Amino acid sequence: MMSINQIADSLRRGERLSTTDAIRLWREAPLWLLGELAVERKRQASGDEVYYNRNIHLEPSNICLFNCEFCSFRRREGDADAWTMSLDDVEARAREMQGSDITEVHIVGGVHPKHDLETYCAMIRRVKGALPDVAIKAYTAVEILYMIRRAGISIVEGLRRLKEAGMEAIPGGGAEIFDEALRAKICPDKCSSEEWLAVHRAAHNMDIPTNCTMLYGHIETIEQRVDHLDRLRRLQDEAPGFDAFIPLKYRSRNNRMSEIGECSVEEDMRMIAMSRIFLDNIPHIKAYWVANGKPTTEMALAFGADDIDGTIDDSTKIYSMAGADEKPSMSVAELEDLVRGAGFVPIERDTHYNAVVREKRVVAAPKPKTEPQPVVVVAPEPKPEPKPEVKFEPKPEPKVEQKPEVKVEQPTKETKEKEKKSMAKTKAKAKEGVKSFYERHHIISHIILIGLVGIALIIALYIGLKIGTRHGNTIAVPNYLGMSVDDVRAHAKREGLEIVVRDSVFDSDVAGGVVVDQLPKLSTKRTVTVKPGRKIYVTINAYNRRMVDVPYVAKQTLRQALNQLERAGLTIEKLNYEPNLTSTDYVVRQSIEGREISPSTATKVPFATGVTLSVTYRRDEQYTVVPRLVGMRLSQAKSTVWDRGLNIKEVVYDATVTDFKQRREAKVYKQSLHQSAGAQRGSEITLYMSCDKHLVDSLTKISDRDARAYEKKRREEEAQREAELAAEEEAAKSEE
Ligand code: V47
Repeated sequence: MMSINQIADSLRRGERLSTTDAIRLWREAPLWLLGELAVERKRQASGDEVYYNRNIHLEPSNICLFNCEFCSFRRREGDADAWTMSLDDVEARAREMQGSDITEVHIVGGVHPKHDLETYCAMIRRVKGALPDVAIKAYTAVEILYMIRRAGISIVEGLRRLKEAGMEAIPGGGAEIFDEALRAKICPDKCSSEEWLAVHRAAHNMDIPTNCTMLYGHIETIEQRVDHLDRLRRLQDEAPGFDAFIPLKYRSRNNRMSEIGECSVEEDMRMIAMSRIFLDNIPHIKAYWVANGKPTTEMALAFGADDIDGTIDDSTKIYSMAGADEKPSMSVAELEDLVRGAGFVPIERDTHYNAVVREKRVVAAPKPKTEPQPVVVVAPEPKPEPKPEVKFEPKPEPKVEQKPEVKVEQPTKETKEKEKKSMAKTKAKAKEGVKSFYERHHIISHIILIGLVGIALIIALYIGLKIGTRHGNTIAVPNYLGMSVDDVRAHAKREGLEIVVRDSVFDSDVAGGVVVDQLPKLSTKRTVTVKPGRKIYVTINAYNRRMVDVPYVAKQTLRQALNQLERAGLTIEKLNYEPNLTSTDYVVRQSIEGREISPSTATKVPFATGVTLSVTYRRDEQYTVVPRLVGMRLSQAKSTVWDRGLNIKEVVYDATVTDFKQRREAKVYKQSLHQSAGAQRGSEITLYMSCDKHLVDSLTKISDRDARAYEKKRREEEAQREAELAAEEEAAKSEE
């Protein structure tokens, strides 16, 4: 097995990263090393350039037949906030953009039950009719498969018709995560991974460029991420056509997976860097600013991204509905500033990554006695930018020796010729000399060579250490976790550091304004240092929780009520069971802090408030089976407990869980009620959480084994009961 250093060296030699090494690198490599390796590869692919475009999205409808767990955008037909644009609406929206400088319209929406291939083609034609010079990047593979299936034609024929209508490229959505088991959990209705890949393969073979994405930061493992990237890399080898890969960070607001929360910025950076390192055959890695937010996008450029997407003009709702910026829009100046802020050169691109050169209209100074004429001036080439500094571990600029100025006489043609010849002669002689010396003194040459390599290594080590520690010009990154953001700001000012507050998160156990995460992170093994003036990104615990509406969830089953509350961003305070003659797990009442909620009560409460539900049970169904919780994250464990009609008594964290982020990553290693045992509905269970992977894995294995043994025993008992029944029936028959 290769060490991290060996893997890094092999990457520096330009070798391809295997999936096994990718998993190790992802888990174990320090963040700075991933950044360095990724930026090295980014520079090989696109030098100092970072791309953006002028674009809008068009989302014709949010009504979707599919019901993905992570989606905050989808509505059902008849929902108050559902929308569908008619073809005229689509055209009107395109007309609004006439005269603007956009070069691309990105069309994506829900899989609408009433839209067929013809409707989708007509939408493209309408947009193209209004904006003939604009490229249309339209429909995810999921939408395309739906319309093609509905039309009963082949993928190739479907793509041909879309292309004929004016589709120039296909966006990367719908890929989510390729691992089949996980896909079945988070988006069971969507097309399979193979089908998604088949659409893109067919498009590439028809010269339709496409993008690809991955939804990360939810419940997927590193192995599943690498598997996803590997499937993309293999398709690109087989049928090239992906222009860009876009890792899409899971945003957690207003969907059924909200409890999971969002991953840290460090994870975002690891994701970007690993994408760049692993996907050596996909030219562009896009940090989609709408999904990531601006600070994270800027940082992503120091981890190998070379595209940030475009101006958007407040035209997409997928991310604002899931918790990102409300009205996403950026001017060209803002996009360019963001890129320059990270030390790169902004380039406006079109859909196919050609640089867009624009002509600027400038009014010339009036000439005497002639009419002032507007002159067309070609915008100057972007000025050569100062060499970008790679954040965290910038490479030192090679120093150019300042030589004393020497006056030289201009050589004549003959002297130049002579010089050339004598140079060539000297070179040949030197070569000959080295060769004959080598032949005569074989062993000595080897010793000299080894000596030289040794010296080179020592110099490299010295330079490496110097860069690593930045002697003489560094500040040790302070530990800001647990401090109030005001204290952090004051401290940073004294130290000459800059504090950037990233999105706040909410944890009811932590006071508002307290720092719960920071980047760069501290290491237990070494002092992390940065240059004066460096930005330290901190995540704080929110002061005020967002207020959410309380839905009326009584008069339905417990499962339906739980789903609805989860969607609304609320949790369960307590399930109170009461006997009933006819039904079990039916919600009869709901209350918050002792106040009963009726269908007409319009109540707003802080996000994550607990609701108490009164639930029925039939006396013959007073027992439920305790679920298996070991190995689960807290959010999943809680949902499972409530779904089984049990209550959470307490959540106990062990010593490996010291901060907010670890709390989200911790998994159940023990549960106070034994799995598979019977328990009275409404009973309480305590969950014990840990971040110790070894502990959790080994206890998960044991609980797996127990679950299998229990299942086997249950089946045997059932078989025995059936056999007994059959024997009784047999006996009764023979008595007759
Ligand atoms: O496939 C939906 C994702 C995608 C959430 O090709 C979510 O240039 C995070 O693919 N949290 C659609 N992600 C958007 C997309 C895209 C966006 C920008 C550029 C391009 C391109 C493609 O959005 C979906 C899904 O993976 N998504 N909900 C969420 N809650």
